[in-house]
Amino acid sequence: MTLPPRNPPATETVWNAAVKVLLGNDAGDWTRPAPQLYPHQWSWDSAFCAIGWAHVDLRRAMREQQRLFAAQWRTGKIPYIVYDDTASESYFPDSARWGCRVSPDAPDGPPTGGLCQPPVHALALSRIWDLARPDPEQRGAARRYLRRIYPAVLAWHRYLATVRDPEGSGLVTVYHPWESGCDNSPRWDTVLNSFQIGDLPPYVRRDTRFVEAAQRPSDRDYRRYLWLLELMKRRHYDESLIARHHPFKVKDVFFSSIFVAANEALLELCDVVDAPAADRELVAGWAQRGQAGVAASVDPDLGLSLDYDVRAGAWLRSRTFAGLAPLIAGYHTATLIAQLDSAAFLGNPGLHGPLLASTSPLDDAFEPRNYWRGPTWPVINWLFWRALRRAGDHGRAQRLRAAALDLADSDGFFEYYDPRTGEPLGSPDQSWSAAVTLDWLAAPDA
Ligand code: 9WN
Repeated sequence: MTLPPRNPPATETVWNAAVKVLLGNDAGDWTRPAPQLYPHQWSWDSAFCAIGWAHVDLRRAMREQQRLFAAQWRTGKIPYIVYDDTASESYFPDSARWGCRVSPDAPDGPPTGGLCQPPVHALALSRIWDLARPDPEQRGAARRYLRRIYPAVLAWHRYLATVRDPEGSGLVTVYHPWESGCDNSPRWDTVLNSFQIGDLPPYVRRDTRFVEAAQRPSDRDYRRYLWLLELMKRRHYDESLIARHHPFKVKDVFFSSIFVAANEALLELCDVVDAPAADRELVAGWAQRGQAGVAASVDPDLGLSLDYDVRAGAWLRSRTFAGLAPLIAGYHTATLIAQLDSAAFLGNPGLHGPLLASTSPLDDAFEPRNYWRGPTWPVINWLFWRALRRAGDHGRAQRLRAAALDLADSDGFFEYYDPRTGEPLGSPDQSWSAAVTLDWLAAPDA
C-alpha cells in the first residue's frame, strides 16, 4: 500500500525520493540505516524506519522491529546493533569485536552489540497504530501485532527503569557515547577525558572509507570508544559490575526524555492491547518519575537541562539540543521556549534555516561539519517537531517542518547537514532521514 502524499503536487517528488531510499535500503524485514556506511540493523534507526514504512506499507512497518526485538537480551535490553554477518567486512566494530556471547544474558540468533540506544520504539508502535486505526482490517492486524510485541517492549522499558536507573532518579544511565546515539557530542568530552585508556587490540576503522574523516569522530574518540567496549567485554557485560566500576556512567537527559515520551506512548498502547491494570500503573509510574528527573536536570543559570556524570557526581555543562530535551518529555516551559527561540538555537542569524543544530552555534565546541558537534540531524528535529505539536505549539512545529522539508527537497536524504549552509554531509540515502520526511509530508499541517 502506498499512500499518496497529502500535500501534492509540490511534495510528490520528495515523497517518491524518500520511498526510494527506504526501498533501496530494505533488507527484507529490516532496513539498513545507510547503503554503505551502516550495513547492520541499528536499534533507534529501525524504529524511525518503521515510522517511514508505516506510510508506505503498514505490514512492512509491523515487520521492521521484529528482528530487533527477537534479539532482546535476557535482561530486557534491546541491543543497539543486530549484525548481518554477511556484511561483517564493511563496518567496525564487527560482532567478533563485541564478543557478546561471553554474557549469559546475550540472545541466541544473530549476534548483537553490547549496548543499547534511545527507546523510540514505542513511539513508532503508536504511529503504526494511529495509521492503522481508521481501516478495520489494518486495525485488526495492528492490534494482533501490538499484542505480540507488547511484552517485549514492556520488558525493555522495565530494564531501562530499573537496571539503568538503580537510584530511581527518573534519569537513565548510559555507559558509552554510542548509547546516547549522539556519539561525539561535546556533552561527553569531560567524561571521555577523565580516564586513561590501556592497550587496545589492533583495529582498522571502516567508516572513514565512506565519509570524509573530518565529518566523523576523531581517532582519539575512537580509541576511547573501543576502550569502553573492552572494559564491558572484560566484565562479560554484567551490568551490576559495569554499574560499579565503569569509567563512563552518565545520566543522559536526552535519552531519559525520550523514555518519558516512550512510556506515555506505551501507556496509550496498554489500552489497545488490554494490558492488566498493574502494567498501566507501572508504566505511568515510570513516566512520572522520568518527568520529575528530567525537570530536576534544568540548570537555572543556563536555562537548559544538563546530563549528570554519576562517577564524578557533577552536572555536565554544554549547550547542545539535548539541553532542550525536556520539551520531548512534555515540558513546554517559557524558559525552554525562550532558549529555543534565542540566538543559541533557532534564532541564530547565521543558520541556513530554523532547524536545531546538534551543538549550539554559540558554544565554543561548535563545529558545523563535524557529526554531532554542530550539524543538523533530521531525526532530532523530528523529535522536537513531534513534541511542539503535542504541546499545541503549532506555529513553531510548522516552521521546523517547513525548514526540514526544504532541506530534503533541495539536498535529498543525508545523514546530517551543515547548519549554516544546508550542505549535505555524512552518508547519502540515510534511511531515517527519509523515514521522518515521509511522516512530515503526511502530517496534515503542523
Ligand atoms: C555507532 C546508525 C548510527 C546511529 C547513531 C549515529 C551513528 C554509529 C557510528 O550511526 O553511530 O552507533 O558508527 O557512527 O551516531 O545515532 O544510530 O545510523
